[in-house]
Amino acid sequence: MSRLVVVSNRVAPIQEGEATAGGLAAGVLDALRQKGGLWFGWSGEVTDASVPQPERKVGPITLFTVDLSRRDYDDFYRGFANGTLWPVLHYQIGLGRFEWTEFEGYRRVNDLFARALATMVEPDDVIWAHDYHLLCFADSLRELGIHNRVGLFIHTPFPAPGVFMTIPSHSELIRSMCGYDLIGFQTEVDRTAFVDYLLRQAGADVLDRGAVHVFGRTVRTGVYPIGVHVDEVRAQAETPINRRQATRMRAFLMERLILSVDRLDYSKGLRQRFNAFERFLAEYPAQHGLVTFMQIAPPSRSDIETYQRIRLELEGEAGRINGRFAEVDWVPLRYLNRSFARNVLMPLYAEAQTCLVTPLRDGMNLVAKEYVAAQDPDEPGVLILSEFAGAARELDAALLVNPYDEAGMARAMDRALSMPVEERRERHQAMIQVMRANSLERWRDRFEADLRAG
Ligand code: ADQ
Repeated sequence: MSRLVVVSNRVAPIQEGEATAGGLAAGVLDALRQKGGLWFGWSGEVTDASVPQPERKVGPITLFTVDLSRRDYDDFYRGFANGTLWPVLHYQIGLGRFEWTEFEGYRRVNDLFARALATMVEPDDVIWAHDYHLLCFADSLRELGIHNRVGLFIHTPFPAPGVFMTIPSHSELIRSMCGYDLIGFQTEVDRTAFVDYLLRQAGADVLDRGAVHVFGRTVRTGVYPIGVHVDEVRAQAETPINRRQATRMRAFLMERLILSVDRLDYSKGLRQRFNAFERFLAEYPAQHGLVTFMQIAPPSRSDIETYQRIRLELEGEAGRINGRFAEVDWVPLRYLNRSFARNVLMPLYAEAQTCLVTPLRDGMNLVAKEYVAAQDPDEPGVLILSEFAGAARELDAALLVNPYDEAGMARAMDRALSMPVEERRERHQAMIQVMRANSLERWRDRFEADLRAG
């Protein structure tokens, strides 16, 4: 079988035999470990010039990275990718900014990636690119005369055409995206939004089985919901040493734990969630002294202004809510600005009676799936899930909420904490079944097979 080449903005700093984070990194690494292959992307280093680094071997995987210059990092990463694309893809138009120079920087880095990879590509390599940083990458390869099969999986949502069109360079972006042979989405909603754009704005013809003819090429589209390793998560949650640590942590808390785990990002709906918890405390005084809400949210992209603002805002809200409700022997909200190793996090999931996952928009949201996988099937907790997370398409046995409806979320918290065990088991079982069917392996294997099948 021909070699698999994975391209993503960041290449995870992997060592042989080391456990890896969830999602993209785990899915991709499994594939590369089994069959060998090349993983290419940004090194994470900002240096004087954007230059490729010597390749490195880790087992059967070849890692190949480029450093970015300060200017490329600012225009591409902080600028167009995370200052323009990320907010718009998550329907947060008001938080997006746009500069043509940053868009040119984005294009320039996609070209740079293509030129660097071109030196390594063999004629029958199959190239799988990931996410919103690389929308123009296949087009850049095509300009260099590389006609290998190239696919893109978009981990974020893809918004309705009217929202996407608020990006002034939307037509250039879409035209470039059509340099890919296959584009994968998390949900049918995202896929349809993309195809709708092509039909209305680019005069595409729909062919069968998700394919469209546009800009003189055929582009295939498909839905590939990303999953988790269900059994691995449960095993991590049950590991005795970690379990003890989680139980010790629980001893500091009150009887019931509501848990949230996110990157600190405005798309995750943290402020609305804090306010919903405040409303819960105001409306259900019988729960005072019994419930703790723990929000784990390590800062991310902290050199971008919108991220600095949300961080300040949340610190203020957490202090205010605790100031309003705390007792000498009870602190209702614990806000932890750091990340935890998976072997601490998974047992903590298992300890929590309720997990609040309420993003304003999310491509999938793996925390929701990890929480369900970590539960004891005989005594499972309850997942409260935003209807705007991709995961809600599959996990409809969760308590689904609108993250803009604070009263609705407060009611869901009360319902979750008082749900009878039979109902909890039934809901959990339904979700586990879907998650086993749509596992991480299946996500990866289906995308790879479709890409190879051409
Ligand atoms: P993210 O926005 O990063 O990913 P998500 O899917 O929720 O979001 O989390 C990814 C991983 O990070 C999970 O495995 C989770 O355990 C871990 N994680 C999150 N917060 C953590 C913390 N505080 N400490 C330790 N680990 C933490 C993007 C898209 C998502 C999509 C994924 C995968 O935005 O919608 O689900 O890619 O496609």
